[in-house]
Amino acid sequence: MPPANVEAMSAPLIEVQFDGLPGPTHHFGGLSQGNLASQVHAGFSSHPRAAARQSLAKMRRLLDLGAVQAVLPPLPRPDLERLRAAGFSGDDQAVLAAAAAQEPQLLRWAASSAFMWTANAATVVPSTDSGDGRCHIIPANLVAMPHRAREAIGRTDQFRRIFRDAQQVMVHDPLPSLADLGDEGAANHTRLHASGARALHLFVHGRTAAGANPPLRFPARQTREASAAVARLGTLADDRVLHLRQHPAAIDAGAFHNDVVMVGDGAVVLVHERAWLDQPAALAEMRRRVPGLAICEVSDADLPLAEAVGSYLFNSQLLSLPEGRTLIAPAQAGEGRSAAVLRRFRDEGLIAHVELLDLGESMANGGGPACLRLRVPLTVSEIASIAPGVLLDHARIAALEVWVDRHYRETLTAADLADPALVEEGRRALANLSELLGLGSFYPFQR
Ligand code: SUG
Repeated sequence: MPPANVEAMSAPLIEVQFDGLPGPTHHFGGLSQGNLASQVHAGFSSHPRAAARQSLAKMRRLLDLGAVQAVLPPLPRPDLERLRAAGFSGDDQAVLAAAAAQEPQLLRWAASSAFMWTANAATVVPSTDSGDGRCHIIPANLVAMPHRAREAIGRTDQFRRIFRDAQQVMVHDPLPSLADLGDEGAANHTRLHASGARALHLFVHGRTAAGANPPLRFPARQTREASAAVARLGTLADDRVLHLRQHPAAIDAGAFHNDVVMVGDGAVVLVHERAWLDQPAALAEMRRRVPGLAICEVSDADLPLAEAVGSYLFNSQLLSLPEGRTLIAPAQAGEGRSAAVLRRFRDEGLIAHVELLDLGESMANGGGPACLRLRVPLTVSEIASIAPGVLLDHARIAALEVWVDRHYRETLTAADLADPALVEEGRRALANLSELLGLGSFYPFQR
């Protein structure tokens, strides 16, 4: 049975929102250079239960608004395999104790719950746009950040277990793990589409392999070469693809992904004026390729780049819903100059509604509403091929809340990461989850 919200839709593609769930080891490791929130909150106590509850509250709100909502289960953490590969041996307790004493940074990497930001899990090319008529999922290699690079293996495996019909939805291997092929997934990709016209896939990179004019303070995570490879794997014709380069000043101001300064949906784009190099030319080209494209470019005078990064206004979800185009924004965007920009979006008719959500635990690590979801546009037949347990209804969300309350700690400190009980708790939680979602032996430790 398709989820109720699918039945209400008649378009050839239905955009399924695949949200990530923070795991039981959600913590503030200060692991992401160039992500200002992550740096500021390094070492703070975290609240895994509240983090997961906030994510589930967002999923419920989206469901209420008429979206088709799904969940991507957490990856198992701490990643003991990684610690063992780095030479720590003995039982789990010995491995954790030695890593905590000798390489605390490595332990923080291995315990990271950064997989919760599923906008970085993959890039998706829908079957209506690809050259071979299949939907393509290209998992991101995430090589730029050491605490995220191991997500690629786990997610690829999960995607293949969730998208069970490779004839309809093909899950690729991630790009090779090379710095010059650094890929951060959908955070740097937007599909624009005016009705009756060919969809345009916008890929935004931070640097090229040759490396001219790089940002000065912070790393550029996505390369042009990676974006081009993803477009090729997705069998996208050249006329459907546009590559833009992030402004180095945007990266240096804390826009480590393009989705910190831009959001688009259908034929609407909201963007900060300092998002890209040669922005006037980029906007002209987008207008040429997407008939009737509505662009709202927010000036630095109206919202200085630093404030846009601080409020995460552009890291909102923009969705076409039964009640009109809706912006799911973080609560922080409802304050100060961002609030005035939100009013302007509404006054100019770019959006019909704004929803402000409290996502404090995710925001403190640099993840807003848009980071927490992967958009997967699918046909009804493709949706029918998905492992059904990941598609959410109210009953399943309620069951997930009970599950979170049972398995997640309220508070976690950096010292707790060395607690062997956390490993056991995590495995028990995930085993329980795979049962709850009817996913069978979903995790490697169950096989
Ligand atoms: O990769 N934060 C994530 C946030 C990802 C946001 N995603 C998008 N913009 N789409 C990152 O920087 C912080 C982890 C820590 O410091 O503990 C972190 O990984």
